[in-house]
Amino acid sequence: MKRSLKLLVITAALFALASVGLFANGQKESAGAGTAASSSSGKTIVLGFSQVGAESEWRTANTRSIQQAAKDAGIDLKFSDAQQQQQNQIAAIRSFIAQKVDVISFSPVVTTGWDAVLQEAKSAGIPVILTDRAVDVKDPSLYVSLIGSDFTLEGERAANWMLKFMDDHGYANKEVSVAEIEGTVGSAPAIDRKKGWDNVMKDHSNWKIVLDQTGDFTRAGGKQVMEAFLKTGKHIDVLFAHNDDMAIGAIEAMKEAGVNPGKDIRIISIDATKGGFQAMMAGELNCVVECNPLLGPQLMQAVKDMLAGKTLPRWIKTNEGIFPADVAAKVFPTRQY
Ligand code: GZL
Ligand code: ZN
Repeated sequence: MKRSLKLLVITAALFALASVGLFANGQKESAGAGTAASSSSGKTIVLGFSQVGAESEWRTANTRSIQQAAKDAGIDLKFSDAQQQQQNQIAAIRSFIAQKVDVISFSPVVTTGWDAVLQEAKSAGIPVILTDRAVDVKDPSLYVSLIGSDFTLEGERAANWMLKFMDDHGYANKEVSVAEIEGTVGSAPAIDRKKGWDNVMKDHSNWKIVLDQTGDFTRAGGKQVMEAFLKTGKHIDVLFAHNDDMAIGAIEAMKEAGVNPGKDIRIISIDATKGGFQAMMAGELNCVVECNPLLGPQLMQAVKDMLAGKTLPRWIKTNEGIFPADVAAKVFPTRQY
């Protein structure tokens, strides 16, 4: 009896010391690094994050934001890059489960095929927070929250802006032929940006999508698709690219074919990256719709709040704007990605 009482007192004392972080690494945290964020058990929070890949300027800004925010928050980040392959993301999630991380977060490359692995995370008692892209799962309890944009709204913003721009340039009630370069097949942004565009254009029968192919969100993809579009000889008035990188690749293809980007073919894309602003300032891109990649701080706050027992909103939406070429030079110096 005495021995177990003694043991109990020592454990309680250890717990008390741990919870005030006295077992942290002792020396003063170097300036800038966040103090170790601890879960209720007092130990440093370990977050497993599976990233889509490094396919675009948006994605590298997103990765930088997550890695920096984890450092600032004192969260131990296990980061894996899936090179845009779903099976790599599934393997990464399984390894996080094996490592018994506190929380799993990921940006799902496509919307389907996650039920089994997320069920394994749930059975292991590890909560999942999605960033950037959504999943389509039968059991909604397989993830706690999604931190990301409303892609349908982004597609609607793109369509509404281009509709007004073309009407103002003499195309009201005239045939407008649209080429669409879509994002990764089956990804939430590609599905929903297309849906948003179509939501607006269904009321304007003079607007027709005459060419439509995926460029997989990369510059190379956008260039190859635009080269193929131009080879068809079809008349194109407007290019709708699902991200800036594919628009920039398409612009290269147009210039190589003697087509004047932003003039012969008007162009709108989504992300609002530095590359997008530079193309607008060069007069080669007419407008960008913002899609904010700087999700790191919101993710780390959500992880801490969730582990502290707070209920998270099901969808933490990012606020975003739209930037036509005529404001690009003024706005560019304020851009963070
Ligand atoms: C959108 C994000 C998309 C970007 C692309 O939130 O998932 O993936 O628009 C990126 O640039 O590749
Ligand atoms: Zn025309």
